[in-house]
Amino acid sequence: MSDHVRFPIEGMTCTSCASRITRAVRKLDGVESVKVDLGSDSGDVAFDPARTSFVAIAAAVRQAGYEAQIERVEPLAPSAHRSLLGRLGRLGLGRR
Ligand code: 9UX
Repeated sequence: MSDHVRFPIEGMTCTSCASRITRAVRKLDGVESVKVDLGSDSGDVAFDPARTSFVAIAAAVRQAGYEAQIERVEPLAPSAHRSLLGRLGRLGLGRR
């Protein structure tokens, strides 16, 4: 089962910024799909939680030179909500 999250990203000013973030996150083992949207300043990532984590994804965004607002992550996959919310909750992330 994949996890699917959306989170705000700070610091993008042109479409190349979005492409750079997309490439950086897509490189991570276990990442299944990445959509970075300049218009809404957000990233949308599906990943296998057995192979990577939201924290690793946020670190890749930061490494690329932008800031993922991990405290504002939202789960997108309804079927994964319960387990994902549990994991994010244990990290102290997500909506409370
Ligand atoms: Mo566009 Mo983004 O010229 O860091 S790539 S501003």
